[in-house]
Amino acid sequence: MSVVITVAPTGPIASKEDNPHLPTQPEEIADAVAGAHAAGAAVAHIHLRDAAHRPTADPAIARRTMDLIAERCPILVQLSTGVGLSVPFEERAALVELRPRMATLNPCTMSFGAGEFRNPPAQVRRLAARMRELGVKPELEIYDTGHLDACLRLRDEGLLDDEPLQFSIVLGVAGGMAATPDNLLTLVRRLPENAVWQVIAVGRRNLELTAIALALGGNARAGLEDTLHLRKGELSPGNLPLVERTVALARSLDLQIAGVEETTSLLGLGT
Ligand code: KMH
Ligand code: ZN
Repeated sequence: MSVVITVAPTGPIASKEDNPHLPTQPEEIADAVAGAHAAGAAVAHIHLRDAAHRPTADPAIARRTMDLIAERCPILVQLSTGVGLSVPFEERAALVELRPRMATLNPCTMSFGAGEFRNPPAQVRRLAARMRELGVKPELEIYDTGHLDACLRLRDEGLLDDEPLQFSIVLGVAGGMAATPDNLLTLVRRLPENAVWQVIAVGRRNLELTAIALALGGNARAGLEDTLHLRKGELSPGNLPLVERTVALARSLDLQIAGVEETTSLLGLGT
């Protein structure tokens, strides 16, 4: 069986003060993505930062980052439309106009740490419809059980093509479900048949929950967006060690690592 590895090199929250190896500028992000691709990642989940390292949905920065990545390697780019808590929804949504192969779709408003992650129903519906029109595959971000129901409603309304539906089960965000094996199992059992999925395990339990998800038949995501550490007290010196660790974990479970071409077909991305 093959598993898709996604690298999430940057995210919206951490800073270079938290981990000096966090890539924030287009060249840094493209270099990190190319290294991850060489190690086995087939998908790059991309957040953008401006010159002051703040989360941004600036289309020029997104375009430049996508171009630099494409120059370096053929990895499949998934833009985050989560972007960052401070960025208005309509700016976030406009990123799909750049037609990345994939983009995230966050279905519900929620508390997110000390902040608020705004995803109002009408705007989520407009974004889902636009992604469908443009052929940008949504990755559905599930931070709580009701978010899955919200996504299934979008599908039932004809706003998602389910060939197959692709989910991230996001555990460990303060405001969403805690990072526990029980919560992971509850969500996995409720996914529709033929769904493809991965766990995004934020923080301390990243490795453990990634291992459980791989054993359950899920895909895997690795990178500094989800954990800054290799183990307690040890910062990861970049994204590469986290990706390499995930690849080794998958191989130790006798899983093959899907390349870009196989991932295109596993995720139903068309040609
Ligand atoms: N940062 C994760 C908690 C997105 O970017 O749209 C979830 C995530 C979703 O990666
Ligand atoms: Zn993200």
